[in-house]
Amino acid sequence: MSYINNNTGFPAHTLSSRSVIKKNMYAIITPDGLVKNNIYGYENCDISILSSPLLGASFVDYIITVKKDGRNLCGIGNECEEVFLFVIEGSLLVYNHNKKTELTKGSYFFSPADFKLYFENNSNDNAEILLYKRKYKPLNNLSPDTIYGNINDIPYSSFEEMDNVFIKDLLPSNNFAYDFNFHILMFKSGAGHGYLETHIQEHGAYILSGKGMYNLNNNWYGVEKDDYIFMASYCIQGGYCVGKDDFIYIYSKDCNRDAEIK
Ligand code: UGY
Ligand code: MN
Repeated sequence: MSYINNNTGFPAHTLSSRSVIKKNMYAIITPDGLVKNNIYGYENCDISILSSPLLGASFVDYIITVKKDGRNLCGIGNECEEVFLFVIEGSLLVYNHNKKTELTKGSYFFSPADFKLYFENNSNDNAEILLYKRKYKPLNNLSPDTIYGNINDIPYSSFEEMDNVFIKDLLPSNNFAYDFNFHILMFKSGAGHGYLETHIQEHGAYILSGKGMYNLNNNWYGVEKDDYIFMASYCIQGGYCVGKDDFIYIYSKDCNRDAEIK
C-alpha cells in the first residue's frame, strides 16, 4: 500500500512487505511502502528517495510523480553533481543551459556537472520519472556533453553472446569523459544471466516490465515491474526472467574510472 499506487487507508490483511533492506549490500524497494519527501525546489511533485548514501550508495535515485504544472525551476545538480533523468510514463519539458527538449515515455536527458537541470510538466497528465544524481569524477580535462534520446531509438545488442538477453547503452561507451552509464537489460522468457556477477560497480535498477527471480548476495527474491533494486559495490547479482513477458530493467553503472586508494 502506498500513495504511488493509490492504495492507502485500512489494509484488508495484516501488514507485510516484499521490500528487503540490507544496508551497504542491496535493497529491493517495492512501490508498496513508498512515502513522500518534501524537497526544496520541486513544485507539484510527489518524490520518494530510493538509493542514497544512507543506504550505502554513492549516488541518489529518486522516483518522482510530476503532476500537472509540476516543475523544478531552481535546478538540480551543481558544479560537482551530474544528473540523469528518465521518463517512465508521460511527458516532460527538460532543459539545462545547453539543450532543451520535450521528453516522452522512454526518453532520457543527461546533464553534466556545471549545469543545472530544470523540468516542467505542461501536460494534463502525470509524468513518472526516475532521477539519478552523482558526484562527477573528473579525469584530465575531459568534459562530457549534454545528451538526450529515447530508448526506442537505440537498437538492442546481444548481451554476452546470448541470443535471449539483450542490452542497450544510453550514454556513449568507451568515452572517458563519462564516469557512468545507463543501460537497458532485457531477458526473454526463461532467459537469465550466464553467471552471477561480482564487481566493484554499483547499480540502481528500476524494473520496467515483467517478473524475475533475482539473486542478491546469494539470496533469491521474486521481483516485478515497478520494483527498484539497489546493488552495492561487490554485491553478487544476477537473475532470470519468470513468466511470459520480457523482463526488462533500466540501471545505472559507474564506469571508466580506476579504483581509488583512500
Ligand atoms: O552491466 C552489468 O553489470 C549488469 N549486467 N548487471 C546486472 O544486470 N545486475
Ligand atoms: Mn552488474
